[in-house]
Amino acid sequence: EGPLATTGTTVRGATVPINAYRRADGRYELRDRTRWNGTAGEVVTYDAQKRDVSRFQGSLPADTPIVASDTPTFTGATTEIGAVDAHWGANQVYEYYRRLGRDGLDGKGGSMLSVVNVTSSGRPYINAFWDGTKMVYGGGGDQYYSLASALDVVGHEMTHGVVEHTANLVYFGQSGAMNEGIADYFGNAIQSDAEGTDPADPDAGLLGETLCRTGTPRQCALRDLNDGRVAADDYVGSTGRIDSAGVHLNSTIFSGALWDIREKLGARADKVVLKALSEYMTPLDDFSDGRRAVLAAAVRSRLGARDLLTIARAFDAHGIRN
Ligand code: ASN
Ligand code: ZN
Repeated sequence: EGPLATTGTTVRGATVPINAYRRADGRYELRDRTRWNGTAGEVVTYDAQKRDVSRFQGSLPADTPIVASDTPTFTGATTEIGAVDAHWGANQVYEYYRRLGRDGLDGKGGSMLSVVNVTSSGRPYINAFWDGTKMVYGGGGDQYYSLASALDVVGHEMTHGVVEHTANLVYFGQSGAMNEGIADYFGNAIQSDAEGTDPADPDAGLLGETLCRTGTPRQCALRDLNDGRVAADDYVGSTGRIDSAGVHLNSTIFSGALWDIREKLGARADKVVLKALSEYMTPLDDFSDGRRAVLAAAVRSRLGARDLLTIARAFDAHGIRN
């Protein structure tokens, strides 16, 4: 009984290192105790066993089993439901934020829980979300792989956790579109870092582009941070009934500016955006407040005049003015 460093097979067939736990009954479960401090800090992945998504919003049902295997390596059925991807991905996201100086989603080494293999009304659930405490992923189906199989999606959902514990941008209108845009920015940054993508690669801005079983990355993508949307021309007004007043419809206006900055400054941009999020943005900020937050963080990070101009121009290009 105790922790064990092992490997698992991802949905796409890659062998990846994961941390698991050998139980008293001799089976192995997806519980990573590497950073466990006696009360918190573990990474755990649960199997919804195809139960309905509605059961997993809010507190985790007590009878939800942790993904377990008879063998120390995780393959086969545990792979198919996206459990290895979610577990490995959570650790990738943890390590990414650690490199930026942040200790987990809550900034104090809290546990990170994922639920995979969720369905919706008896059908595949082709979505994923952060519910305020944990990540929940649809299991995919004939047309889509498990939502946990895309590291940018995992990074997106987990970043909602970071946002909640920092600026806590209200999930409505422009503050909500910034919440979404920042989740997309870090989701893509995390995936790009892990895969060593060229920041200037136009496909690096696609979110969820690997999720469909057939079709090109561009057809498959949920969003494209390089879609070129501009606030004045493309902002979708809403009474609030649709998409929480456009949180996904308008997100690429803001994330497009952030992604332009990353294309120019590289991974240096990540630290600035995280600093803006954690020290300068506040819950009801609009796009202009977001611009000022990023520039303030950049000044405080001692970026030079050229870089500051690059940042200002990126927001200008998306119609986000001071
Ligand atoms: N996948 C979506 C998101 O995280 C789910 C939602 O609409 N909240 O943005
Ligand atoms: Zn989101």
